[in-house]
Amino acid sequence: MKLYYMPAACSLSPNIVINELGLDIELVKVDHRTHRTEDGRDFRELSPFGYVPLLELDDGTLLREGSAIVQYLADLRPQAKLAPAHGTLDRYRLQEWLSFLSSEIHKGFIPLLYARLAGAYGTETAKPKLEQRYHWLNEQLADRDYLMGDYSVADAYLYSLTQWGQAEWLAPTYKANIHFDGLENLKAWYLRMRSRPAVRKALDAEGLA
Ligand SMILES: N[C@@H](CCC(=O)N[C@@H](CS)C(=O)NCC(=O)O)C(=O)O
Repeated sequence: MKLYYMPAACSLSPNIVINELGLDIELVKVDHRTHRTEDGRDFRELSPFGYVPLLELDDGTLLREGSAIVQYLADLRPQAKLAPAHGTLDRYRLQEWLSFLSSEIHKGFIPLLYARLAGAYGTETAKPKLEQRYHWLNEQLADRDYLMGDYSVADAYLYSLTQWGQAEWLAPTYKANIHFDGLENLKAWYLRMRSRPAVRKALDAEGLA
């Protein structure tokens, strides 16, 4: 299998999951400007909109969308319990988290990452919305170590997004105009995540350590 990724992008989430599970999956880097893979192919022939993550199975089947990919990976090693069993309420709880992260956090970052293009919409509308959601996340993390209580693929997704913000405890990557200082539960969660060997391995593999 192959995971197509761009360094420090949301594809860090499946990369973390791959390392948590010890899966033997080849990483293929994609250039975000040219949309060419490191082995010289046009990535848009694989991914219609040219975005990562993209998982290529051994038989050539392509699986898109980070939320689907992390669940597929977790289900390859159910004993690792990175996703609750199908058919349980907890599985829907995981999907609730993944949908929230995808629509409310991931896409909420976009106007802040492209601040010049977003103009006033970014600062007046998108930023307070994202801040409100991060304050809520901080409250959720008050009484638990991870989003679902137990560690799950949702934490890997949130980690890949949170690294785009700013705080003295965050490694600098994209530097969107949002500050997490004062969100102490979020900080504790982030540092807990960063101490996981699989997270460090994934960061290493993307040249971000
Ligand atoms: N709906 C997709 C969105 C993925 C996405 O936004 N990928 C970004 C990186 S975080 C990307 O590849 N951007 C490059 C581009 O669109 O050209 C998912 O959830 O997997």
